[in-house]
Formats: sequence, structure tokens, C-alpha cells
Amino acid sequence: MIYNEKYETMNRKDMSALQLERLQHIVKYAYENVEFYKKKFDEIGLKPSDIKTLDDIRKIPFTEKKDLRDNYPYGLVAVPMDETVRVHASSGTSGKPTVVVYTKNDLEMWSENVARIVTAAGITKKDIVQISFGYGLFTGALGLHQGLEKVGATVVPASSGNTERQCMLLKDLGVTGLVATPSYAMYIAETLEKLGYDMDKDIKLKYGLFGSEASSREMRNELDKKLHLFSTDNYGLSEIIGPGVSGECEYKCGMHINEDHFYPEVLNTDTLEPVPDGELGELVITTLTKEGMPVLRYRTKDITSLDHTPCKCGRTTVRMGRIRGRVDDMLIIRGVNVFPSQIEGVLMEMPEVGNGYEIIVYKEGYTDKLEVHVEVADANLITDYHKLEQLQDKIKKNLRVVLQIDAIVKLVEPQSLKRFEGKAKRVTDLRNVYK
Ligand code: DLL
Repeated sequence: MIYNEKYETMNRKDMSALQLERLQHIVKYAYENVEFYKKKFDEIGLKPSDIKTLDDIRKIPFTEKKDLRDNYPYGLVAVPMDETVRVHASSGTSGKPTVVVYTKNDLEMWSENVARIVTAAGITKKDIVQISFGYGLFTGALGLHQGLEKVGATVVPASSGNTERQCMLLKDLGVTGLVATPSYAMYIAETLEKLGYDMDKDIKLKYGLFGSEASSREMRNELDKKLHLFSTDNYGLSEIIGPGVSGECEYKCGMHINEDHFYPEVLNTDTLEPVPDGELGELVITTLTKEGMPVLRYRTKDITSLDHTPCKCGRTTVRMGRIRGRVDDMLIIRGVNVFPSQIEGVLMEMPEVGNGYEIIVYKEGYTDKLEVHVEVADANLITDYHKLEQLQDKIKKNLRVVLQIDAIVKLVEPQSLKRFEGKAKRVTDLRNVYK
């Protein structure tokens, strides 16, 4: 099913015309209502009227996370505060969070976009959907909540944490859809197994709406198998709106971007020039319709590619590939670029390997060392030294094929590494830690 036929199946010519009209409007609106944009435009002598084609978007300076921080909390807001109705924030690893505000129209636009992606994922008004994202300043829970209610699904606002209770709710309430980060979904799957739930009799899950963090295709497949469901990947970020920017349909061939609201560009990370479809680069997004806090050319730091080829589902919107990592997640180890998701991909393909892993990077003298701690799937292996050594060698070899560098592999007992109730943090880079 398609939630909004008019916009989701619009032909390219009409979509481009609509995008240009909205772009011209939002640029003028941002210039006239946000001092930050006016200053940026004036500095380079750019006027809103200079945006005559969609390609002219490249004349506009980028906006970065730092700009939101520097203007904390309300510096980029375009409306008087009595027009705003909601605040969200993303936690950020250091210092102040980045704050985003919404007007009533923004909330309406947001739930429309989430309604589209949950419909693409297969959810209808018949479904009972448990939201296992943390409620609060994080956009994930409330964002999905509004969109799911808009399609008429029954929402179970479980929030994250208390995993045994999550399992009980899944069973007792006859939940058919689960919303979570992939790592928390895996934790829930392990807990269901541990507590002896029968996945056929006790649990009625059909759909998994996963998102908010990168995960490998292999991890997705593992989740589908363990939870007996069909899952889709969903992308978004608070600075732009939250979830609802893009999501997969039943064909799982990329995430359809709601491009009548969020204009995407994918740029080469060195030259910042656009790359052709299929080539990886950094995703840059411009909000075309947001009132409270319009954002022009936001550098997401997320690495993906675009695909304009027609999709079998009938939607004509451009699709973005699975996020390969973030520009700032990329580890440079002995001169080689390594994305944590590549390591996850290798591990999750091996049946002898469990679900938990950790990546540690450090220096020994002047040399970078990559250490990967991996849970084995079968606890009996831990006492069999010979088999352990064999598995360790196999993992090392498989990692070398993909990464082109050697890793130190340490095997640990099943389910002994940290589990996550939200976004996972599996990488520790000790190279920059002051000693
Ligand atoms: O994570 C919004 C969201 C909530 C999306 C729920 C989907 C579902 P932030 O907390 O601001 O917002 O984090 C945004 O998370 O720049 C990506 O690096 C990462 N991210 C989000 N979705 C995906 C995904 C929400 N599907 C940051 N795959 C983004 C990979 C993702 N990474």
C-alpha cells in the first residue's frame, strides 16, 4: 500500500518542479527569518532570488552540527516561540545537545512522512505496534508514535529498557510490529529465547521497523530469522526532523526518501561535488517545508548513495542505500579506511559467531592495532582450545579479505559483552586518549 499516492508516485518532472518551488520559498523564508542564514548569504553576496534552478542549491553554504551547537538553543528558530509546540534534542557525544523545535504544521508534516514509511513497511490500522525506542528528547519514539497513530495502528508505547517486560508485552498484547534499534531488537530476541518464549505460538510479530543506527545486511537477516518477522530499515535525523526522512518498502532495495519535503544531495567527501547515482558519498539534506527550524544543506556525515531507477512498489521517489557508516565513524587504521559495519558484516555471516562484538583500536608504539572481541555462538567451544584457535584464525582470515588488514581476534563467552537498549556503541578508539 502507498500512503500518499500523489506525492509518492509523482513523475520526475512534476517532482522537480515542486522541489524548485519549495526550495525557492524556503530559502527566502530562512533568509528573512533566521539571522544565521542572512549573515551567511550576505557574506558571499548570495540572494534568495539567485536560486533559479535546483542545481543552484550548490551556491548555498552548508549547515553543520557545529552551527546548531553555536546557536544553542534557539538561534536557528524562524518563528516566535509562541508558534512552537515541541522541542527535541539529540544527545551528542560531548557538550550541549543540538536542539530542534517544531510548529504545529511541522508536527503534521512529520507524522505524514512517518505514516508513509510505516505504510511502506507493511503496517496498517490492523497492527499493534510496540515502540521500544526511548521516549523523551530523542525523536525516534514520539516520531514513530504520531505516524503510527496517523495510519490507525494501535501503539504500545513501551519505551526502551526492562527487556523482560518488553517480551511479556509482545506476547500478552499480541503485538504484530516492533520498533527498535537493530541492536535492541537483537537483545529482545535473545531475551525471548532465554526466557523460553515459543516464537510460533507465543509471539505474533510480523513486522520490524528498525532504524536509528547502522547495521549490516547480515545482522538484519539474523534479526528476521530470530524474531520471525519482515524488517525494514528506516532513516532520519533530529536536525532534519527525526524518523520519516526515508524508509524501505517491501522490496528492500533502498530507502525511499520523502523528497517533496527533504531534498537530498550525495557529495564526494573530498571534493564536495555531487556523485552519480550508485556512488557513495556524504548525504546532504535541505528541508523544503519545515517552518520552525528550516535547515539548508545540512551535512549529515552519513555515507550512502542514491538510486533513481523505478522501484517495483510503484513509488517514484529516489532511494538511498543502506548507511555504510558516518564520515566521523570511519577508522583509519594503518592508512586503511575501515567502517565498523564492514566488521559486523563479516562476523554476522559466520554461524559459529554470536551476536555481540566490540572493536578496540589502540597504538602499540607507533603502530595502530585493531582488536575485535567476538562472542562465540556455542558456549562449549570455550573449553575446546583447538577449535577456539581454528575459529579465531577463520575470523582473522575473513576480516583480512574484507578489510585488507590484520586484526587481533579475541573470543569470549556467548552473551558476555555489553547489550544496548538504544543505539549501540561498539567502537572504542584509544589512539587519541591522552596518556
Ligand atoms: O536516530 C532518528 C531516527 C529515529 C531514525 C528512529 C530512524 C528511526 P538522531 O538521534 O539525531 O536521529 O541520529 C541521527 O543516526 O545521522 C545516522 O548516523 C544514524 N541513523 C539514523 N537512522 C539510521 C539508519 C535518529 N537507518 C543519526 N541506518 C544519523 C544507519 C542511521 N544510521
